[in-house]
Amino acid sequence: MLIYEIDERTIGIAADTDQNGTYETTIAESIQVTLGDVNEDEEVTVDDAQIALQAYTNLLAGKDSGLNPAQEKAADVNIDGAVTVEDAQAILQYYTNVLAKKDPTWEEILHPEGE
Ligand SMILES: [Ca+2]
Ligand SMILES: [Ca+2]
Ligand SMILES: [Ca+2]
Repeated sequence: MLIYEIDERTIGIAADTDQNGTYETTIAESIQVTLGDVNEDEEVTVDDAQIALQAYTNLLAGKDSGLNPAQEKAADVNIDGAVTVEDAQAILQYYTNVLAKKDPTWEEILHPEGE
């Protein structure tokens, strides 16, 4: 099965249902999320970072993340398909920048200049 991103809100899923090596099923599904807003209160705050970190801790412990699919998508701010401590740190960084009135973008947070 192949999962790919069509745009930031649309995910395509291609499945080789008859296992002959070519994909015949493509499902495009759109999940509306605000990146970083894990608890869906329309703000990116330290709470969201904590929830993402808790989800990661749950996964590490072999438990369910505790997030619904939309929340998982919102928590995966670097869009690598997994909610990890890096996402939690990026959310915290974003919040810190908002507090400093820097009007951050995820691009700046995830790919700072010089790195
Ligand atoms: Ca096939
Ligand atoms: Ca939030
Ligand atoms: Ca991630």
